[in-house]
Formats: sequence, C-alpha cells, structure tokens
Amino acid sequence: MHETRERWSSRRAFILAVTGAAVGLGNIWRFPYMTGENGGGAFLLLYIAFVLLLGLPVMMAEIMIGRAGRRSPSQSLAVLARQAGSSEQWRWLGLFGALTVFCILSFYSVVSGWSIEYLIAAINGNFAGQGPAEVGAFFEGFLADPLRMTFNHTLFLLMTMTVVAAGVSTGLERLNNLMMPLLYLLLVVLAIYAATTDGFAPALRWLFTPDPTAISVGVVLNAMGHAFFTLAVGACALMAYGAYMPDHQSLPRAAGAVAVLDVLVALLAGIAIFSVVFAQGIDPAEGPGLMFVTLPIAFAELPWGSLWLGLFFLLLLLATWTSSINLAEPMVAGLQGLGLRRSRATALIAVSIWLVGILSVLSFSHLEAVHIVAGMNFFELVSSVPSEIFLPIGGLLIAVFAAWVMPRETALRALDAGPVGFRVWQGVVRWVSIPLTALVLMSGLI
Ligand code: TYR
Repeated sequence: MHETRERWSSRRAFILAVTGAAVGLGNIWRFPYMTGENGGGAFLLLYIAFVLLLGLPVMMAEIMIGRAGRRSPSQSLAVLARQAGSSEQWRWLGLFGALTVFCILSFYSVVSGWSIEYLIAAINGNFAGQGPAEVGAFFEGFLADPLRMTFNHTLFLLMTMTVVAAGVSTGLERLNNLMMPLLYLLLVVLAIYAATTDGFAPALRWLFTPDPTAISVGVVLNAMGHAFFTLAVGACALMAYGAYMPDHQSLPRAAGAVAVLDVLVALLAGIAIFSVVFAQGIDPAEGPGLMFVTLPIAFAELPWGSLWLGLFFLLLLLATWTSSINLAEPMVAGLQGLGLRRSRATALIAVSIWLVGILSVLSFSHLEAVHIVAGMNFFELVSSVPSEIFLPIGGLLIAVFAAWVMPRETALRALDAGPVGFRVWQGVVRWVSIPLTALVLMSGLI
C-alpha cells in the first residue's frame, strides 16, 4: 500500500483527535474504580509517575512510527524496518496491537452501552431524589438483563462503525471540537458541587495522601496498565492516527497537551466521585459499578439534576465514542491493507466484536460464575489482561522499535522537536521507559 495522503486539517485537529482517543471510559469509569480498588493515593501517584515516565514517551514513539510510515500500523512497521535493514517481522507488532484493541473494544462497547441506558433513564427523571440503595438497585437490575444490555451494546457499536466506515478524520474532527470543551465544563461544575459536600475533604485526603503500605506488585502493575490504557498507548492505535498527522507540528508538544488534558479529566472525575463515595458511605472498592452508582446520587442533589445527569451521560457517550473509533481504526486499516474494501472490513470487525461482546454482556448474568482463568469470568478477563499485560508488552516493543531500530534521521524528522529534544526523548525511552516497563511486567508475571 502507498503512503496515505489524508491529513488532519490542522495541528489543533490532531491534538483533539488524540485527546478524543485518550479521554473515555478510562478516565471517568476505570480510573475511579481502579483507584478505589488499589488503595487511593498510592495508586494515583504511581499512575501519574507512569504517565510521565512511560505513557508519554511511548506515546510519542508510537505516533512517530505512524507519522514516518504514513501507512497502516503493520505496513509502517514493515517499511521502516526494511529502511533500517532490520527484519520485516516487526509487522507482527501491528497484528498484536489489533488483537489487543479487539479484546478491549469487545468490552468497551458493552460498558459504553451502559451510558446509553443511563442517559435515557436520566432524561426520564428516573433518578430524581434517589439515594444509594435505589440507584444501586437500578444498576443491579440493569446488569441482570442481558437483552437490554445487548441492545445498547449493538447501538453503540453501530454508532462507532458508521463513523469508521466513512473514514476517520472527517466526521471525527467536528465531533471533537464541540464535545471536549463541554465535557470539561461539566466536570468542573461537578467538582465545584463536590466541594460543597461533606465528602470533599476526605476524598481529597484519600486521593492525595499516598499510603506506602498500600503498594504491592499488583498495584504497580495495575497502575502501569492504566497509564497505557488511559493514554490509548500500546496497541498501535495512535500509530494509525499518527499516519494522518500534519507535517509541521512538534510531537512532544502535542503529546504533552494530550497527557495533561487526559489526566485532568481523571482527576476531576475522581474528585467528584470520591466526594460522593465519602459523603454517602459507599465502599471505594465497589468495583466497576462505582461511577454508575455515585454520579446519579450527586446529580440528584443539584437543581435541575436530571438534566445535568442526562447531559453528563451524553458527553460520556461522546467521549467513549471517539475512543472506540480509535480502537476500531487499526483493525480496519489493517484489513484494508490486506486488500479489503473499507466498508467490508468495517462490517467484518463489527460483527466479530459484537459476538465476543455478548460474552461480556452475559458475564453479569448467566456466565457470571463461569471462571475462565485465575477465578476471573469473561468480562473480568477482557477488561483486565489486555489493558494490564498486552498494552505494556505492545508499548515496550513500540518503544524498542522507535528508539533502537528506526533510522535516526527518520525518527528525528518524525518527532519534529529538534536535535536536543530528540536526544532527551531517546534517552528517556532507552534508559527509563523500556527498562521500567520490562521490570514491572516481569515482576507482575512472576
Ligand atoms: N484511552 C481510552 C480510554 O481511556 C481507551 C483506549 C485504549 C482507547 C486503547 C484507544 C486505545 O487504542 O477510555
């Protein structure tokens, strides 16, 4: 396949697109419940350290490869490897990325479907004046209803695949322009509301005073996986977006902006959610339901609560939409690289993801007690192993390729940060990101 000529229309459009991929369930749903399950402040500290030391430099590596190759991830890797006199087998890394995003999207679509349910319930005013018990019961009732969940999963997947089939950059740009600022605004409103509750002070204490005794190998592994997940790094999906990056744009600046915007969303969501947790005496380690039982309670206490809540789930839905489009893109680009038409490739991926997603749907009812490995049911498995193990492995290989294999001149040009910027980036990736990821992965696997 030849180089793609498609480009994001501006530097801002590129930053918005990558932020769209990064900001999603990871920030608003996964971050709070992972923090709750992994001991609060200690997890937050580790997660931020990993974002800075691993996520950000590897994000640059990943986008850089796409930008230098200007093809689908596998093809970019193969072409650049050939240029460097290395093995074209590097193309398999693109395939491994596709496997990773496949697993992630299969559960991501299901959980995003939960937002659809909540959006409708909010508009109908179902949560008005309700406390933790009623909101919890609503959530339980919904989880026990595989048909409703399948319906939402189907709807969400259709939304995603319609945009993907049309080609990513056009539709997505307009969507991002509108949604991102609104999402921030709403999160700030929520955080301000949180500051007026009794739970605010304990929430800040829980989030910002790390307890070193809470740190274990598992917590470190989870924090590292989450840093990759939240930045959408490690599955070659950003590589696919890098292929459309305009020519004159500093990559470190763009990636830095994305990381700041991404962490900010997580922090705002965390502050809002944990304020409710502590004000209402909810268990922080509640698990994947944490956001879905806390936020309706918070909004119910605001004037015009149902309206705010509906708006919030609408924005969350849009945020997860832009992420899932990014998740689907490398698979579709990959199949297209094999000669399939874009529409066919999209349909094939959509049907496969839908089918596997059903297993996640059933993990909350019929298959709840069916443990696949290590006591995890299907949903628990796909929502943890691909993020915590596959993304770091992919990220590690991407980093090795960019910092050790790619020809220096090509890499220098693709980073677009001058010789000094390049040396700093390369030094950090070679001597910090790669060894650290390998070390954490190994201790986790042992
Ligand atoms: N970053 C997204 C989120 O936080 C999830 C994601 C992961 C998106 C990997 C894309 C990707 O390639 O919700």
